[in-house]
Amino acid sequence: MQAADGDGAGSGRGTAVITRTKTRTKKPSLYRVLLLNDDYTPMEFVVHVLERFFQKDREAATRIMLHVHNHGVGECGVYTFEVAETKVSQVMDFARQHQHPLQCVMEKK
Ligand code: TYC
Repeated sequence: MQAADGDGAGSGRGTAVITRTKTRTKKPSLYRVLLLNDDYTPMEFVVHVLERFFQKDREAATRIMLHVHNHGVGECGVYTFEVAETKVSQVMDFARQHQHPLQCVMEKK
């Protein structure tokens, strides 16, 4: 094939170009999903959010909820961008439906 032999069309020398075949991969950026404390959202609601949207068992959910309650902010999980965005939306929608002021945000790691 003269177009692919890499030494000019029709030279007839039959040399070849070896092109890069190794795929270059990039690791996706990761984002922390955080819950923020407030004075009104019931503790039990926050525990339920952590169980429902972040797959925490009751013990882990309670530990994270108390950390947020005591320190103002706490990590629920670390995800790729679109997953983190979805978690934030789900939590904010759920809190809103129940008329709680709970805030959920994401930050790049
Ligand atoms: N501070 C709330 C209360 O005393 C409980 C709470 C915990 C609210 C964590 C929000 O992200 C939160 N009822």
